[in-house]
Formats: sequence, structure tokens, C-alpha cells
Amino acid sequence: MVDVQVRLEALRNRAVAELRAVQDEADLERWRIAYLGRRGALAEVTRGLASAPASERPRLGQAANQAKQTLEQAFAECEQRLKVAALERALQAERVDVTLPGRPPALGRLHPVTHVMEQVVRLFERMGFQVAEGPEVETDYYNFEALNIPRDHPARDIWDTIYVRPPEILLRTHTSPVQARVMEQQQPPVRVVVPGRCYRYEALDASHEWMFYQVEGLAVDEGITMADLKGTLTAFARQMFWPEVRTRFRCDYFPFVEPGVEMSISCHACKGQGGPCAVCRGSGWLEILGAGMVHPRVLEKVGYDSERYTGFAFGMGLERIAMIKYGIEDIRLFYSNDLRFLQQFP
Ligand code: FA5
Repeated sequence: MVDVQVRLEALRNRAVAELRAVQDEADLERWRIAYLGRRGALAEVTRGLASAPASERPRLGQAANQAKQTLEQAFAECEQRLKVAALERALQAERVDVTLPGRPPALGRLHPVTHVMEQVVRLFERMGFQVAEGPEVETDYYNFEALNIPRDHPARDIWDTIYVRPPEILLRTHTSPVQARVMEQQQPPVRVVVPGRCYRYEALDASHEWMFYQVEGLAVDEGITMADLKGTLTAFARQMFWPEVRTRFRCDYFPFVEPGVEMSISCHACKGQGGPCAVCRGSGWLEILGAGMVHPRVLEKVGYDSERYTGFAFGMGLERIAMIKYGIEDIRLFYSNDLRFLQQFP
């Protein structure tokens, strides 16, 4: 029965050698069936033991058992080897090179109009003004009546109003309604600036939007004169634009001021020379705001003594200021959400 033992030996050697070449679970399963399966090579040799002489059987049986144990152990080791290899592959796939430089997070930035609004407000704060705010959905009273614009006043046509619930509730057409709201709440001296959104039923073009920002200013005290208005606004312009800027005040009409003015600054492109300048269309000046001395009737409506107190007020469009400062030609660029435009600002 040397024959059986030789076969067992050969079988074991072949099986172990083949197992070394096994690369995946499917190979391993094929190997298991081929050698350890019920109809596998080992089972076949073991079945041959039945024809061996009885005296040889125990020894051969033992040899067969040993071969089986060897193969089972080799199988378990291979199974373990495959598991470790699979785990290593998974880890390799997840590998992160921690020495690579990080990807910088995309930083947001302020909208250019927000940026200009903060600058304007900061400059007036330094001159002693406080910040006040008011509602964008406003009543007819504050938007018009309190500002000396009664219902059938022709000046209402200046402001193309968007109504929420006509005729009483509307979207404020300017920040001026906050003037009365502030004065109703406090006694003079008053010094406030009011930044905020305004709405008008407008035909859109390069300088008109239906939603835009204004900053209102109001100063009321004893003895305030037109010189204070001019001095304050000129100081503002020099800091906001450039130190040599010149300002010009010309008569304008707003029902809530008397006298009323419009203020222009000298054109930065042609340094006020005019001529063929496209920025100021040859005039040398750029209009930036409306202003004036608060109308006595506006003061009286909030219960102020108009004999004792005087004041000045102004209102500027922030998009217009931003357009001048950054050389932007079309107001619609601000609200078209085009990142190529917005990312140009600091
Ligand atoms: C007013 O709104 C007055 N309340 C300003 C004022 C306040 C005068 C206090 C006197 C005293 P006006 O309608 O001119 O005035 O608007 C002021 C500024 O808002 C304009 O110069 C302009 O820069 C801006 N503005 C007005 N309409 C629009 C619009 N449709 N789109 C963008 N900006 C606008």
C-alpha cells in the first residue's frame, strides 16, 4: 500500500503548490471542491483505503487524516491571506496623501452695493450720525402725507408707486418716510442716516431699477442752516470719492424740503473738464443726491416747534454712488447675479 501513501504525498504537494497560485475567492472555492470536496481528490484516495489490507488500514487512515488536516490548514491560511489582501486593496483605494496642499475654501464676499452702503454709513457715523431703519412695506401716510405730499398733489407722479393694498399700503418709494418715524420717536437734536431698499414702478434702463438702495440723512437741531448741509455733504464726498472732489448745489424741488437742491460732484473721468467725456456726457458734473432744508410743515406734523428747530435732509441712490466709484455703466449688472461681475469687487 505504498501506493496510497505515495499518492497522498503527491496529492498534498500538488494541492499546496496550487494553493499558492490562488488569487481570489472563486479560485479558492474551486480548489476546495477539487481537493477537499466530497468528490474531490482526497476523498477519492480515501475511498481506495477500503481495498487495503486490514493491517495497513490504520496507518494509511492516519496518513490520510494528516493529509486532510494539512490541506484544511492550508485552506484556512489561504482564506486569511485573501482577506488581508482584500482589506489592503480597500485601504489603498481610500488612501489620502496628507502631505498634499489643501484646497482653499471658496470665500464669499460682500455685494458691491452692500460694501458701498457700509462705507457711506461709516463716514456719517464718524460725523456723529446714528443709524435708523424703517419698514419697506410702508403706509401712504409716512411715504407721502407726512412728507407734505397730500393725496392729490401732482408731485406724487414723481414716484411711480407699487401698491401692496391700495390706496393705503405700498412699497416705500424712498427712505424719506423714516424721517417722520424717527422724529415721532425722539426730540431734537436728531442726526440719523437710514440705509435701505426702495421700490418704484419703473421702466428699466441703464440707470433705473425697480428695486434699489438709498441712504437717507436727517439732522434737526436749533440753528442748523444750509451751510451745515453743504459742509456735511462736501466732507462726505471728499472722503467717499477723492480729496479734491468739488461739489455743486443747484435748486431742485422736493415737497418735503424748502429750499430743495440736487448735489453733483465733479466728474472723476475728466476732472470736471467736460468736453468729450462720456462719463458725465460733457457736463463735467455727476448728480449724486437730492437734499434740502426740512420743510417747516414736515417738522410741525411730528410736533416739533418749527420756529425753534431747523434741519437738513438728503437722500442718495447707492447704486449710483457705486457706479461712479467703480466705473459701472449699467445698473442692471448689480442684480443679474452674474458671478463674473460680482467677483471683481473686493
Ligand atoms: C428722492 O427719493 C428723495 N427722497 C431724496 C431726498 C431726500 C430729497 C431728502 C430731499 C431730502 P429721487 O427720486 O431723486 O429723490 O431719488 C434719489 C436718488 O435715488 C436718485 O438720485 C437715484 O440715485 C436714486 N434712484 C431713484 N430712482 C431710482 C431707480 N429707479 N433706480 C435706481 N436708483 C434710483
